[in-house]
Amino acid sequence: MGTRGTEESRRRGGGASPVTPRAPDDLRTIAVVGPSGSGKTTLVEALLAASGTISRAGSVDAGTTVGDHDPAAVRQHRTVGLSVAPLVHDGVKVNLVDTPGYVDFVGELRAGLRAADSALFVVSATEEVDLATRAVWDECAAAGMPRAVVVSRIDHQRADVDAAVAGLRAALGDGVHPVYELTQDGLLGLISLRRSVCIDGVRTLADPDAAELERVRPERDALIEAVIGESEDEALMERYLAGEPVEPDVLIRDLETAVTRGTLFPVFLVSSLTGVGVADLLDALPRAFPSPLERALPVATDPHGRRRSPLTPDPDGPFAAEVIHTEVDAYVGRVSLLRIFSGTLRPDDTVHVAGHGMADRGHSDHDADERVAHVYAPLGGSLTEVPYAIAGDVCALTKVASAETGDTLSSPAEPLLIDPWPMPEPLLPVAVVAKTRRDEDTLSRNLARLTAADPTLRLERNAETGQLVLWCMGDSHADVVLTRLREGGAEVDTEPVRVALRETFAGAAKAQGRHVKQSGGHGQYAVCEIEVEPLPRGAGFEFVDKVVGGAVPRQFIPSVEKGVRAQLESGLAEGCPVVDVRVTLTGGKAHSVDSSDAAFQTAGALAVKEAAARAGVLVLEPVDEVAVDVPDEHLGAVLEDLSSRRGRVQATDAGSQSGRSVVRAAVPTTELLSYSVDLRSLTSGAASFTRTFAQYEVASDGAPTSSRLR
Ligand SMILES: Nc1nc2c(ncn2[C@@H]2O[C@H](COP(=O)(O)OP(=O)(O)O)[C@@H](O)[C@H]2O)c(=O)[nH]1
Ligand SMILES: [Mg+2]
Repeated sequence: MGTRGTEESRRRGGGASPVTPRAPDDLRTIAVVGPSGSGKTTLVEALLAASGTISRAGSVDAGTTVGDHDPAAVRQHRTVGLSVAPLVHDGVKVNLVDTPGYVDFVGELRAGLRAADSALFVVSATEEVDLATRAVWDECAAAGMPRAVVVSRIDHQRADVDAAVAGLRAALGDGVHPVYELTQDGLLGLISLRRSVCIDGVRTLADPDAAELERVRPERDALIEAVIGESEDEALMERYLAGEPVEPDVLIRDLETAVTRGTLFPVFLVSSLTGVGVADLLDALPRAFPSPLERALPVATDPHGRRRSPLTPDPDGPFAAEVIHTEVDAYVGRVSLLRIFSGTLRPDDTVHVAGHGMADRGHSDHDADERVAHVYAPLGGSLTEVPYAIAGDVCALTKVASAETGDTLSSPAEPLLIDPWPMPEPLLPVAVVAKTRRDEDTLSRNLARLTAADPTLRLERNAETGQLVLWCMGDSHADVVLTRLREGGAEVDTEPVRVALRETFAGAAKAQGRHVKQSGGHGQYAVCEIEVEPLPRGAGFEFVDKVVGGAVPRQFIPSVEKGVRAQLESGLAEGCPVVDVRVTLTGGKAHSVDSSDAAFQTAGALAVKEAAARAGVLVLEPVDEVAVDVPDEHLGAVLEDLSSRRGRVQATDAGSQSGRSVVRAAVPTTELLSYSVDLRSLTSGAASFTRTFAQYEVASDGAPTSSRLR
């Protein structure tokens, strides 16, 4: 058995050996999701300890959890990437996929939802349902994820379970039903009708007294009606309404159906600190959550995009898996976490690795067959070899060199391509520079690793500004990105992001370019006359030849054009490319011996400079079309802020949700460099925006700059 990871994880990870299920029905993969700080990573830790997978729960604050094993997570004291930990309970292997709650890492949340068949939505009993919580819920809904809610931290002195449940129901709908009630000394199960008391982390079950039963009756009735409303057994409701008792096992089966259909969101109560509710939640995982057989699988095509028959979660089917996460481990190199959708993966198998359509994020299209040496079960940062992994499971591979997050792994006999899950748009540009040549080498190595792992990052090598720009999701994401770029001691600095400007002519002008040098030796002789006129925005560059009577010999006309173009490309006032002009060659003069291609190029360039000095030059800046989706209470602030950014608001429309608006505005790109961060703080994270380049426009302070001609 090979393991990797720190001494700490090795010590704590040595618990129960992973079971490798033979049937998808013996698997549950559950994403643990929710806002930052709600207790997800601590809950995973508590469940792992309760199931005996680890001997003792670690702590987020001490940086000793299975979930936050990444050094960046330990440093930020929060989860920055997803992490998988399996436990075995009642003969079922449950893969818990811990995800980050912070909005910068929504890419990892989406990957976690892709890997899972259901989600545990964790909210703290001390908090209200805020926008960040709502956003995570909406992400789950968008992915069609069956959900249960965990109200966590119920031991906390500020915890208010009733208020939390009421708030959840108000915000998330009537499908929210508690399955446990808080009692004096523990919980009362509304389905089992048993009291669960946890003392020193040990749970004991007992029967409730009549008063307690009476107290929970309304909640229990509402829950049971919601559950058996989903039952396939039509007679059940009648029997129940007639007062017949319904077996807990029957109720749990129907609860699972309701959860899977997304009509019911059971609420569990948990304190990971005291252990109250942990064993009860653990018992529910194999029973009340859907197996891989109940999930709609993503669409797969062949690598040429041709449709094929849909995937089925069959261990004997063709192999199909997706890379949901990539890490680089100091000891073993690249580690790829896979969700297997179909087939079975075994050591020594050869797999086809394919990734297409993400070239703009630094992932060039790739197809390669690679051999898999070992198949591992991941437990946070440590790996344990397993003999195989089947459809529905999550496993890890090492050293699959071409595998990047979002890639499809399939059988070389039948290569497949699964459409990656929707990736969020990174909107915060960060320009980086390496200090020395050696730092540059390390930087580019780190960069390759980083893009392979993180498809939310967009890489831009801007030819005009010469900058390397990393588009990030926000400040926290940028912090993680920079940490990774500096790995191996690379000195990497950030610098202000530059925006590529353009120039154009302020008006029309005629000019002569004269390059005559005939004193001694081989002479040079070229004279050209040109007219320059400004063209509408976006027209580019036109060259017109109106020479008559051979004033400029035919063979030198392309030379003039070449000289003109070169001068326009290198700029006139600010050194930015000149666009949107027509240059007409109207005449000139040549010498039978001393004229040459080079001489006419020089004359062309001189003519353009002369024309610019006469007409004046305007600086053009890029302007983006921005759409801001904002709650009405922040609309005024957003509009005011846009105008302080020289934005022109074009329309304010009703948003897709009531109480929200969409503002459309044209805003200079220069003013948008930190907009993702600024908008977030302006609206407490309630607004979002998109931007697309629209056109170049005269910079609003852009008076003709002929005085700055060089
Ligand atoms: N009192 C109390 N604190 C908890 C509990 N669970 C987590 N915490 C604390 O809440 C904070 C955030 O927990 P963490 O697991 O990192 O939350 P995550 O961001 O959702 O993963 C940490 O300081 C934990 O120690 C709990 O059940 N009770
Ligand atoms: Mg966490």
